[in-house]
Amino acid sequence: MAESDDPGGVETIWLNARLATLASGATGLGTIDNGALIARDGRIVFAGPQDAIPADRRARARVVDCERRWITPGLIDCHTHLVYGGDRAREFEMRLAGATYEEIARSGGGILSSVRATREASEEDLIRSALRRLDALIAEGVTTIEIKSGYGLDVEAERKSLRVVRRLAEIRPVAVRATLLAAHALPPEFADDRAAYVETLAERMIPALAAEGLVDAVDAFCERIAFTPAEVARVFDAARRLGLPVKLHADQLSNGGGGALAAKFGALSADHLEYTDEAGVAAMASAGVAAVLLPAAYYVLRETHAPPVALLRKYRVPMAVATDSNPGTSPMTSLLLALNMAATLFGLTVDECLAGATRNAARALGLEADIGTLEAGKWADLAIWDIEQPAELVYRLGFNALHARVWRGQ
Ligand code: DI6
Ligand code: FE
Repeated sequence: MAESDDPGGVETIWLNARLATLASGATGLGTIDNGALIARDGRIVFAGPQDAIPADRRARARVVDCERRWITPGLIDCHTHLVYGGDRAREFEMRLAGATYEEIARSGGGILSSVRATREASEEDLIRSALRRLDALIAEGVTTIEIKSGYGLDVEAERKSLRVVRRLAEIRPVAVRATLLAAHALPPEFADDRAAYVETLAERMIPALAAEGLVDAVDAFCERIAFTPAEVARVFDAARRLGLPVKLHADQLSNGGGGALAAKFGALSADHLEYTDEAGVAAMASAGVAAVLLPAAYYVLRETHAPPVALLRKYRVPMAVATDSNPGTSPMTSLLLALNMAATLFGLTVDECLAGATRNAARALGLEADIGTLEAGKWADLAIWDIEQPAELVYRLGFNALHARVWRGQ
């Protein structure tokens, strides 16, 4: 569609479309039936009824007839751990035989087995394996993805992982946010000295990697098998000193006060939230923290305690949905399947699911000014679908209805 000798300023008009704008003020999906969208220089300049576009403007533009297909904002996967070495298929078999995730983690498997494989892998190995997963997400209309480190756990291996994250954004037409998750697990070399690891992280690793421009946000895993609220606070203080936004893996396996901790630090999001209570949700609401729901991890762990969706609604906490793509608890590369799971397992409505992979996912990344809805001024990141109604995107399992994907107008 794009020509390299394209003079700046030429508009592209997608005509004859049904739009789900997800615009903030609109009700439901912000649907426009006979819709059109115009992009110039990668940005949306118009999204609305097509009869508002004068004929001479069409004549000057490059026109794409959507033949009544639906256009949504490009999908945003706002929580993934896409870059890692090896896989954990063997642990999957152990869990099938009755071992629990926590037992495997405590015996040196789990996250630490991926840490060993990631440390051994070269940058090229990591790029090659991550690209296969990234391409699967892109094929479903993902135009922005967040990728966390956290399988390196020393400065060299975290740097290697984050460099891979940055490289992926150069190799593929997709926007990538890099999140440093060095507080994911205690690395083996610090097994007897937790405090020293947290100290290293806060005083050396975060400042060094941030200075290299490799970090867009800092995340931590607050859990009894990971880091305590006090340790997370140390890490978040370091992030805050550098002006980096924070996110938190909160209350996934137990209620550790993660929602309130995320609120205390004004986190962009608190993620998982299976065990968050009303006080935690209320704290998140008053601090403007978004909730990121990760139903595939819940499914894989055969968790039975669902996140407090009714409370999140009651307190109007924006809910995002993401894949959590990772080798252990969510070896999944389909955001559409995550939406189906959010509906079936957590009871989200179709509208909530679609907002969760667009507008609210943008919010969870702090990118709501630039992406997540079809509104003038935002990037022209679009997903064009061969569907009759938006519910089909959530209803099907393992079916990809994407017709075309547009990133930054191309
Ligand atoms: N929670 C998760 O679900 C992933 N990380 C985290 O903090 C799991 C990571 C893994 O098992 O490799
Ligand atoms: Fe995660």
